[in-house]
Amino acid sequence: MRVLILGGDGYLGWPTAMNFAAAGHEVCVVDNYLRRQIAEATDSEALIATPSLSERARVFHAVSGHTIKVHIADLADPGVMFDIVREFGPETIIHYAEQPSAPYSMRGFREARETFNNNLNVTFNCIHAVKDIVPDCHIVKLGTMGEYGTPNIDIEEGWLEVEHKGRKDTFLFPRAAGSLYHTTKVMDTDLLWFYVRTFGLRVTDLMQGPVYGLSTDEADLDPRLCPNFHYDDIFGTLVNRFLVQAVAGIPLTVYGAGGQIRGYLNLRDTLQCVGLAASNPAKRGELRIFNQLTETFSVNQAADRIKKVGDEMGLNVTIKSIPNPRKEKENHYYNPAHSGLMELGLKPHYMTDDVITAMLKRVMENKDRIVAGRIMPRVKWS
Ligand code: USQ
Repeated sequence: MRVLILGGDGYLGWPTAMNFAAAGHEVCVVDNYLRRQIAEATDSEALIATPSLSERARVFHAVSGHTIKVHIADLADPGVMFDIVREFGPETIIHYAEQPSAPYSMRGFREARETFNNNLNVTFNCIHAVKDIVPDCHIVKLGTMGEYGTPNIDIEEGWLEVEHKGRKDTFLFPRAAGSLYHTTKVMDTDLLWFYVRTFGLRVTDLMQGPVYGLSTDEADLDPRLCPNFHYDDIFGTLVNRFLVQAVAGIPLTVYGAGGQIRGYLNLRDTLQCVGLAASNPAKRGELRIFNQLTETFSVNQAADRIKKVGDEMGLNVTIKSIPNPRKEKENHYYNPAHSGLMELGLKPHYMTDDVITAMLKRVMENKDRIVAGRIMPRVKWS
């Protein structure tokens, strides 16, 4: 397949690009370095410095023989999107090109507007480029489990059949996002659904939970191929932050009561899920939605699991509840369906003690690079 990856410099985009190239696909990546710029501006650099995208593609070619074509360009500009889609002629587009940080999107007007403009414009341009140039192309869009929020009913995979006054119909599952970033993903889904039902596009929307980890088959070939592993309050996700805090001897930062439950997955499983979606495309005129997670646990459970393993390794991990900078339920029901990707063949890598041990060891090798000032939350929702 000719696979175009939008947002190919990111934590997920880069390992995805290598994974598709290693599987023999023709891969082209595009990125405008927005995350790198925000990381620099907010002092939120990743634990392990990553070379430029072109340099990473060069290193990957040297160690594996596989080629990844690189464009550094802004896909929010319709001319850029249309030119690249016309030139490359993708059969699959994997769309990661969004500002992915909830805290950054809540920092102020400028950051909210930047998130809103980037995320919606890239999705809109992608839709129109596909509709006009490659209408048979399958769009695999990264959504988020955060679109649903934490409702007091089971979360279905994208759709809900509703019976109302004796009549039935099926609707997108109700959404109630907890940040402006998550809300842009709700809007993406609505845009995609409009264009799918009106113009017959083929789309898979992957509602992904927080991802953890830094090891993939290809990333492990050379340290310069490592994904951007963030532990700061802006881009770091829960488990990755806790691993670094455990190694740095900083109490694990449980926000509020710590009963917040989410559906997590290993970085390796993101690659599997995206690969399965791409090789089993949605039909023309179908918006297919999968909930992309492998296990659910609360913030407190994540802290306890990392503390247990860290203590066995002699780290003497402590846990501390701090005031929650976000507006979210701290004790709630959470039961998302997630059978669709398993039915396609997903083989989960769960967060076992061995997986935690391996991740802690990798962080310990880079302990000297940890900047303690990047850990405490700097952005409050209100
Ligand atoms: N949390 C803590 N302590 C911390 C960091 C986070 O208690 O030090 C809590 C948060 O308050 C939240 C939960 O852990 O309740 C998850 O937070 P997170 O920062 O790991 O995840 P989130 O901000 O929701 O966003 C991340 C990615 C985003 C993706 C999303 C999936 O950054 O791009 O869409 O995970 S989900 O959370 O399912 O919406």
